[in-house]
Amino acid sequence: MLTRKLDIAVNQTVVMITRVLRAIIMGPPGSGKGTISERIVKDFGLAHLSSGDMLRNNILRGTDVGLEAKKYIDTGSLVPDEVMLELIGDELEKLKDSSWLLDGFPRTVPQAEALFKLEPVETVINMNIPFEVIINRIKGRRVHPASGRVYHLEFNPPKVPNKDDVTGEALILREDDKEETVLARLRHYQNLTEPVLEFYRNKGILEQFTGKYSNEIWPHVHKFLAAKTVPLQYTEYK
Ligand code: G5P
Ligand code: MG
Repeated sequence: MLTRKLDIAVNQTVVMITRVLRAIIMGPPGSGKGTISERIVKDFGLAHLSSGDMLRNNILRGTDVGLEAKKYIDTGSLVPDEVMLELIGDELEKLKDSSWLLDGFPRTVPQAEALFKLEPVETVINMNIPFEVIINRIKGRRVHPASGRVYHLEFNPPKVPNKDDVTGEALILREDDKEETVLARLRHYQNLTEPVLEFYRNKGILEQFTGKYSNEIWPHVHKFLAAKTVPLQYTEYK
């Protein structure tokens, strides 16, 4: 009898560990999607697909997609849906049968509808951060363009000023982090991306996390995901 119970317990654990998890992280520009994604990847081992990082990588490499996208990104507008769908569709194809976390996609209702037809999404994490907090954060952001690693002059400074911790390469200020461009990005977020939250709320898979600080939100995100799949570890941030 005891052996049978143990068998069931072991089998259930195996199911939890091997379960594929498909999640999305949403939130306004500068809300901490990239910051929380890095932590999720570290503690849960999901593949991270950031649409913004992919676009910036294409710009760096001078591809056709990059040249087209730059026109929109530099003014704080959204890149057309067809371009985004092709880019993300190709990446998701490579991740068939893997767990993943999408960051920055979908950002319009047509993108969300297209993704819904392509892949089942289990949960959507929404970072609900006040707009006034965001503007201050973005001013202090520095990024390592090749990897997408994100720093902040005060909140998360690099070990050596202005150098990436891993490669030692120079950090940059993102082209679209100028104040007027950030305001345009927030406007587009309200008009085009907030309706996507409604789309997922109606499907019953939207989970909201409210707060001013990533370190305050992080334990709740971890606990929420740990109820869906077994974490590799829990990393605390103070
Ligand atoms: P992106 O790259 O997706 P956004 O605008 O959605 O850009 P962004 O700016 O990358 O989002 P984030 O990832 O939400 O912000 O935030 P983050 O980088 O983690 O944190 C911001 C800063 O705050 C960092 O410096 C971080 O260290 C700091 N920070 C975090 N937490 C705290 C805290 O608690 N306290 C403090 N003090 N600081 C903190 O998209 C860029 C462009 O690409 C195009 C669009 O043109 C878009 O504008 N694009 C798309 N277009 C169409 N459709 C799509 N799906 C598209 N995806 C991208
Ligand atoms: Mg980001």
